[in-house]
Amino acid sequence: MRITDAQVFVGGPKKNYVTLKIMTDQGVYGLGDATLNTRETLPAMYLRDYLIPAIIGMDPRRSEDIWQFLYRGAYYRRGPIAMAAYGAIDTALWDIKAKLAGMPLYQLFGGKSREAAMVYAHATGADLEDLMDSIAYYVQEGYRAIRVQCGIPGMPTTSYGVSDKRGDTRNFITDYTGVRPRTEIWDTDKYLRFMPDALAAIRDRFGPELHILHDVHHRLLPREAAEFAKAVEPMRPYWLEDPTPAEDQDALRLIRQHSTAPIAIGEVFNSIWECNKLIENELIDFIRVGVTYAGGITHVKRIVDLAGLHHVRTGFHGAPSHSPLSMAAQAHLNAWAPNFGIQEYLVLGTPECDALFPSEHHVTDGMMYVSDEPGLGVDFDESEAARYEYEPGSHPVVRLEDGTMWNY
Ligand code: GCO
Ligand code: MG
Repeated sequence: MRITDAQVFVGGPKKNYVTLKIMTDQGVYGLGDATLNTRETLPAMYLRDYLIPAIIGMDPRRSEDIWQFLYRGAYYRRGPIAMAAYGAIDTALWDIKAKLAGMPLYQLFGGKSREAAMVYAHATGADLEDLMDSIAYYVQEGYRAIRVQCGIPGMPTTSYGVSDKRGDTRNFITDYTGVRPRTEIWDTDKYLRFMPDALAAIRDRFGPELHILHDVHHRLLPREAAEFAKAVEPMRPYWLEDPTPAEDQDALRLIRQHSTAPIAIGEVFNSIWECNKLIENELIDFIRVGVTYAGGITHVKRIVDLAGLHHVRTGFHGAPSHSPLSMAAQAHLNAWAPNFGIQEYLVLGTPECDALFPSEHHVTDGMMYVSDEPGLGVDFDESEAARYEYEPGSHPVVRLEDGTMWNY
C-alpha cells in the first residue's frame, strides 16, 4: 500500500482551518488538521513544500516510522509549526489505519473506557452580573463544568477572551480584520483584588457541584500565582489554568507549596520534552496539550501515558480555532484514556461548519459522544471548502498600564 498524493486546504467559516487529505493507491484517504491559530499559512507551507513530497510512495500503515522519519529527519526539531505539520500527517495516517480496520479509532487504542467524556463550556461577562447570566445559560444547557472569565473593574480594556459589551458571550480571541493586533491592558493588582471574590460569589450562587474552571492566561508572576491559588483554594476550583508562563518550570513549585488548587498547563506545549518535568515532578494536575500542535495522535498518546504514571489527567485544548478533525482525534483519545479528565469544548456546530466537516460526533448535556464510524469519523466536503479562503487574523497583545509589554 502506498501514499499517492496529499493536498492542503486553508479556510473555513470564520476560521482558517488547515486541512490535510492524504490519498492512497487503495482509494482509502485520511484527514488531518494543522490549524495553528493566527499563523495558519506556515504549517500549510511546511506540508506542501517539504513534507508531502517526501512521504509520497511510503506505506501509510507505518505511522510510527513515518512519525520518526518526520521528527528525527528534520534535524531542527520541534516547534509549533513543524509539530502541527507532523501532527496533521500522523492523524491522517491513523484515520486511514482505522478505516482499513473498519473500526472507530478508539478501538485501536484499546477501546472505550467510558460512555461519554465531560466537556467544559466558556462563560464570559463584561462584569460579574453579566458573567453570572452567562454561567446560568450553560448550566441550563446541561453543562457540568464551565470556565469563567470576567471583565475586571477599573481595567481600561477587558481581559483575555471577554467582550466589553454586556450580554455578548461569544468568544473574543481572534480578530479577523488583519494581522496587526489590538492591545489589551493588564493590571495584576486589580485582578488579584477582584477575581478571588468573584469566584467565591460564583461558587455561592451555583452551589458545590458545578465544576468551575478559570484561565489566568499566563498573566501572573510565580509568587502572585501562588498568592492567587491560595486565595481561591476554598472555592474548590476544578482547575486554574496557565497561572504563570511555564517557561520557568521550577517556579511552579511555589504554587504547590502554597495551595492545593489543581493546576492545568500545556496548551502552548508542542512536545513531550516540555511536559515531562512538570509531569514527573507532579507540579500539575491536568495536561492541556492539543493533538494539532503536539505532533498528532502518536506523540500525544505518549504524553497521556506518561501523565498516567503521575496522577496527571488530560484536559486537551479545544479553543474555538480547533477544527472538527482535531476535536475528533481528541474525542477518540478521550474515549480511551484511562487518565481522562475533561475536554475544552466550544460549540462548533454552525450549519456551515457541519457542511464542511460532516460527522456523528456530538455533545449532549455537557458530555461528548464519540462517533462509531470507521476512522476519525469526520469527512471533508471539498466543494464546501471551495467557498472559503484564508483571512489573516490576530490575537490581541497585552501591555501594562505604563505601556510595558506583557504576556497574552
Ligand atoms: C484556551 C486558550 C485559548 C487561546 C487560544 C490562542 O484555554 O482555550 O487559552 O483560548 O487563547 O487558543 O489561539
Ligand atoms: Mg487557555
